Amino acid sequence: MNFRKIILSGLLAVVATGMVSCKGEAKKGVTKTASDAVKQVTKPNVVVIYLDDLGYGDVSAYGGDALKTPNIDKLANEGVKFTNGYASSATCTPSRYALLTGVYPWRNKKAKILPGTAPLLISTTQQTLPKMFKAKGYDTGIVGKWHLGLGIGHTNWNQHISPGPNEVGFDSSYIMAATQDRVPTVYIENGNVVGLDPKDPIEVNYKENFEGEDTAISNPEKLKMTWHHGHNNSIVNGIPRIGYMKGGEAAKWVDEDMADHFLAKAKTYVKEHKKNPFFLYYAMQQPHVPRTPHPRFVGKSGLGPRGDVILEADWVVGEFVKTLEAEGLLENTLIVLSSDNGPVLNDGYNDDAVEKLGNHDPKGGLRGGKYSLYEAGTKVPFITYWKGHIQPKVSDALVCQMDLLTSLAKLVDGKVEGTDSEELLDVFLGKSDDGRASLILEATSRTALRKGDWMMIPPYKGVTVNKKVNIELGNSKEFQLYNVKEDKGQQHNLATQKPELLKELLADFEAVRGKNYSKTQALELK
Ligand code: NG6
Ligand code: CA
Repeated sequence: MNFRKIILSGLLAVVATGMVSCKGEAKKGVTKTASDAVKQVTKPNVVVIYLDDLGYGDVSAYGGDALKTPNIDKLANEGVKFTNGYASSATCTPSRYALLTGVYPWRNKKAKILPGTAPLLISTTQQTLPKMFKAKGYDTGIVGKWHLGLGIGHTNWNQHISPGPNEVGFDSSYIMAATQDRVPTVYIENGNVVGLDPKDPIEVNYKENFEGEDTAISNPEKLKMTWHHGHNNSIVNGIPRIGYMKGGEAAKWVDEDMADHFLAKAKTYVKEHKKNPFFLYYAMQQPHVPRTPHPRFVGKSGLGPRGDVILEADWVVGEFVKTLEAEGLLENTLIVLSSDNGPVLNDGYNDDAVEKLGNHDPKGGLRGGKYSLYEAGTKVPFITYWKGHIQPKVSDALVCQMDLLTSLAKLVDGKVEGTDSEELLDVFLGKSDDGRASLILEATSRTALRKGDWMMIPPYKGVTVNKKVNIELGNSKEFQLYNVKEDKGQQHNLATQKPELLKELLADFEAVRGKNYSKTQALELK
């Protein structure tokens, strides 16, 4: 039996609109009969390309012009470019948790930025995006950044590491455990450290150094990149990291080669699985710190390493799409491209991100950034592209990455139950503007509500600006209410002018979030 031939759920609806024939070529206005719908089509592959800390304004299709991202722009301009597309959170781990499980990250108290030694955050019994695809006969793979914990605690990096991605639905995994700035700085393939020499075992500790090992504090002369805040533990490849690591010399990655390395793995994945339907989660590392462009890209942006790695990432996207095309898969592959949280300039290394910024605005006119409850924390580039199946469109519909689980389940006739993920397939395919009514957004354990054109942020204690990263966090003693359509930069707090609306939004927020979201609950609405 040819595995790829199935009848697509939802095909009737597609055919009824006359937009797509059963072979997939556009045929506007042609009326199809129901019997046409019974014809078989090829089961689509799905690829989620997920960048790390890429801001709304970092993509030129989203209005940035100091930095040109032609390959990502092509997907945006020939697919659906969402202008209200959100990550669930303003940091990595919670956003990835929500993307893969369809569950709001604030429901899991452990869904916070994880150290490299954290145990697996997703339960092996939990439903996940790859499990949903697997149940429908897909092969599922992940290449790139994981950052959702591994093992059950006290991981021995010299043995098979489990549970991990392979135990929550991925048939194959080629990952970095946490982040590029955290140890262990090695690739892990299907639970095994790649290139490990058993005579040089790896040890990892986030609390104390191993005797006699260099650190950024004791051996600053060994650094090729200096730290600004945090990032002063073990030195790997001349770059100071978070956490201490000993051994594993032969297995350590080369930072400047990471983009090419993951790209090669992603391409191989596509080539090896092209005969069966596949779901690939390609989690790229750029432009997260440390920003280490391959020498080919050094100096190319004029904006320093942060700009250079964005150009590198854009090139990678182009190369990856070329591979799909060369393999004849482009018209049978839905590509989703987004970012796990908003932008940050100085995230702990002296890498000229601030100094060389010039006229570039990574926030794209939004307020805040990574770690922030303001828009720039979670509103990110969000693109769906499917050659011949999605018509070019700019969509203002409210969508969240968390919604992919249920929506993609609809696409492949898969099953999903009891999540926070909303079924918005037609929105993702550009056939409807009927997005979410509302969405709860999270930033470092604080939450806010987006509804309609509005954002409501309840009062939170704490500093208003994180001075190290120079980002406004969204904290205020007062309720904040912004019309984010008319006031993109969130400059006009209308909370006192619109008490009725504030009351309504707070009620909506509490209906989902409950009442224990803030330690400043004394400040209740009168
Ligand atoms: C922070 C790190 C930051 C980055 C972030 C995780 C310090 C001072 N800062 O704790 O550099 O690694 O964690 O980023 O250590 S994320 O995109 O993976 O959430
Ligand atoms: Ca991130």
